[in-house]
Amino acid sequence: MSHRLKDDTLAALQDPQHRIPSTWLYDQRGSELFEAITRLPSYYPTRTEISILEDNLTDIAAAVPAQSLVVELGSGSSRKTVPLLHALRQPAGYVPLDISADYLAEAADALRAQVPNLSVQPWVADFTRAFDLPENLPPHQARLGFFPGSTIGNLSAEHASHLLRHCHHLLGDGAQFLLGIDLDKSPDVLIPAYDDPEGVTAAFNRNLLVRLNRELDADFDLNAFRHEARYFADPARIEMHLVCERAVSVQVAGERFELAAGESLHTETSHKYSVAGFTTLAAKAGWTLRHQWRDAESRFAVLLMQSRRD
Ligand code: AVJ
Repeated sequence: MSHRLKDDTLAALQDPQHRIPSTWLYDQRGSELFEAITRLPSYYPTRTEISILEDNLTDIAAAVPAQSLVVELGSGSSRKTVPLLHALRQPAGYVPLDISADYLAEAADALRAQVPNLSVQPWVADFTRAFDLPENLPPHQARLGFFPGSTIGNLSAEHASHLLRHCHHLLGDGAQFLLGIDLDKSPDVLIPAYDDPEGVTAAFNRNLLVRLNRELDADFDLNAFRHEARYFADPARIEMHLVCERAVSVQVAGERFELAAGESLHTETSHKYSVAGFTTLAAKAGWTLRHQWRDAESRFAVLLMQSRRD
């Protein structure tokens, strides 16, 4: 039984907000369901970001120094990373970071097969906390942080700012940071992206209860909870909730909790930014915007930031 999962879940149930950190959504099944989400027609971020990257690879490669070491936060899918590594001028190596050792090993192997002769050094790290880089990095001229997927949007502004500051310190002088952010837009587009007609996002959200039942010996009645995506304008964000449709009594790790009809577990927040707003946040953490690329509808932005000396 994971103590952090147990502590976080009990804390969420005790607190009136019932907020559970979204990292717990991503067990094996959760990661598979997220992968399925990225292929849904209504979930525009992944395909939009991939096409922005593909359309601008030449400009991106020209702006990044030759022999850069690529450090990816979250070791995402090779759909984004492989084209980038192919485009960059003599990348010095690739360091994918991820919290899950299993997922990381798989992702690293897949990448080695697609980009031969590249030094790949997977590194287990939880970037929601302070983390280090491996010690024996291959020789390189500069470092490029890569953080696609708008995953930074899952962090509160305060945590995002800490992470950007920490990356500024880790990546060092002259570093660049290539980062994807989902832009604020009409809830008519945002809500279906997080509440798809196929029900995949609902299954992804509910899978958290399956996990809690299995790993914390809980007895959540899955039928009592409905998936809901809620849009808030200030700060702009989508929240995922699991709403109790009726009063529920649940036992978790030996403790009993009563939830009233209408109460909800808040399982994920996905912040939506403006380029200006994000640039201000990043500037406070030592990063200066050098380039931005967007899709024709300005749904998503890919930013290239340069580290500024303090
Ligand atoms: C991978 C965290 C960026 O917030 O859009 C997708 C996760 N959650 N649908 C996002 C997610 C529900 C996704 N991130």
